Amino acid sequence: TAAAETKTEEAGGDILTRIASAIKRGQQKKLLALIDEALNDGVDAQDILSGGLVVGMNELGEDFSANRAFVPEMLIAARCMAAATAVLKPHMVSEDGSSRSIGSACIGTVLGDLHDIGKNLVKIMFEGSGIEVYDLGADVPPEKFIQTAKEHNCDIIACSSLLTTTMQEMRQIVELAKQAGIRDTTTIMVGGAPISQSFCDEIGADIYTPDAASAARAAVKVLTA
Ligand code: B1M
Repeated sequence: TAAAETKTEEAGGDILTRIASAIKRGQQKKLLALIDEALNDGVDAQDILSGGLVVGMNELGEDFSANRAFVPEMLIAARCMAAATAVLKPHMVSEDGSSRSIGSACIGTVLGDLHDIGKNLVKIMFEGSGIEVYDLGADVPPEKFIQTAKEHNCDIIACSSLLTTTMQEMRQIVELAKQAGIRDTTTIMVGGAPISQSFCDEIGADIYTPDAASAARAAVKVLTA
């Protein structure tokens, strides 16, 4: 594919490097076999995610920026990511079997934005932490977040954005929460590649976290405070 020549390229490297290379190249069968191998070797699922899958995705993003990869390659990699996440999910969540919920959250990717991989990871980590999740999917209008939060009395509204052109939708979510009278009782969490602590502060959201694991930790802290 056009996404060829880059750092992860040759498969002689360690297992995480090979995983990064396989997802970047869209080699699903090989990817799943490597993940299996890594898990059997005792590699932590979180390390497979952050040190392999996310690294490969980021490199693909760089290739896309440099016109070495195109939308079809990103779509294929996204499909690989979904398959890989399904395998990793049971290894990422706590296995104590408790179904007791510590609170609830609605989650979605903001309006105009179709990137849902990061959002899905946050969902997995939330659920694994005992949080009941209403998943609104991607391309979610601000009103839908508010309506769902009101309807289900959600403690948390969690929004993801991957595009600099869509991140401003989060400002609207904060605004609508105020208008709906739920701002003081709802924690608004934001995240995604272009989001930062300063953007979170600027729009008046409550919590920014850089990744899914820290999002779940922060949510648990809020819900058990
Ligand atoms: Co797109 N895309 N994409 N893309 N894509 C990016 C985001 C981009 C950075 C690539 C690049 O140019 N380098 C770029 C955005 C540039 C910008 O805004 N400045 C881009 C572009 C331009 C586009 C299109 C406009 C391309 C086009 O059509 N010309 C288009 C837009 C479509 C739309 O949304 N309207 C588009 C389309 C797509 C696909 C559909 C093909 C596909 C997405 C498929 C899918 O999600 N189902 C895709 C992909 C795969 C990517 C890259 C390569 C990978 C994204 C990803 O899944 N990363 C991406 C490049 C990159 O990110 N480096 C790129 C892995 C994932 C685990 O990371 O989602 O960041 P991420 O989640 C992280 C953290 O951000 C965080 O936790 C996760 C880690 O644990 N996190 C949260 C996420 N949400 C959180 C919420 C929280 C807390 C943490 O609290 C609530």
